[in-house]
Amino acid sequence: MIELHYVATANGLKVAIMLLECGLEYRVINYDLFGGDHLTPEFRAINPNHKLPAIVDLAPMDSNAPLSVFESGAILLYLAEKTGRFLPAEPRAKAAAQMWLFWQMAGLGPMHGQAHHFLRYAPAGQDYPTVRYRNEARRLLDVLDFRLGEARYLAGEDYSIADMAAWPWVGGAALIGIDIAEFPAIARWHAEVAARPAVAAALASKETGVPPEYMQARAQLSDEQWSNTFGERMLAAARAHRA
Ligand SMILES: N[C@@H](CCC(=O)N[C@@H](CS)C(=O)NCC(=O)O)C(=O)O
Repeated sequence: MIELHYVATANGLKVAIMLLECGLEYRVINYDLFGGDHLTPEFRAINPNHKLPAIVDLAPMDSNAPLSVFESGAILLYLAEKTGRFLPAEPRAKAAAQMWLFWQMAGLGPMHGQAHHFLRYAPAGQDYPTVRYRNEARRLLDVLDFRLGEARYLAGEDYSIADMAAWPWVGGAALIGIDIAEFPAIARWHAEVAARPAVAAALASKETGVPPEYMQARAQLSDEQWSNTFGERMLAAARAHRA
């Protein structure tokens, strides 16, 4: 049994998809980010970075005490190793899966994340960061389109954790004003991955599907919600150990 500490964002969805793809038994613990559920000392014991997702494996491979894993890329690698699935064994395909997984974690996710922040959450009228991050978001989609023009999946022939990591971020591109129909290879791959039963099940589930409040083109947050997500309460949680 695995506890999935979860919010229905791109980083959360990739882990829900992997758990379903592997047929692992799991229990979802949903967090309200705007309400500050992730800022507690209890959650810091699971993820000192106070971000979601995280998992707690109640039956880890070493049969010892429950094991917490945070960072969605590390979680995908952990589950791939636990199950022996979705990370190729052949060295070139394995290197490709890891390269594209790290590319998603260090590039696509953070840059699209900043584009979402400045276009959807930050006060309007900030031209420089808006242009900078939307350009970078588009550039990364061009890179992805090139790769998916030369290979069926990111690691090559086979669907892997690299596809699971990138797919939910690509799905969110419309919210930052980018139409993936402009990228033919991405559009082909996106539809193919969307048709996988595990992906459809993650999206259709009441526990892991994305609720309307995370789909707004322009989010309206109260002062308290802003503080919990981007402001003082979020900053205070990271320094609470010195208080
Ligand atoms: N690199 C981390 C990013 C995690 C992350 O930023 N999670 C967001 C939701 S997608 C979060 O928890 N935000 C809460 C906050 O920033 O206070 C991962 O991939 O797990």
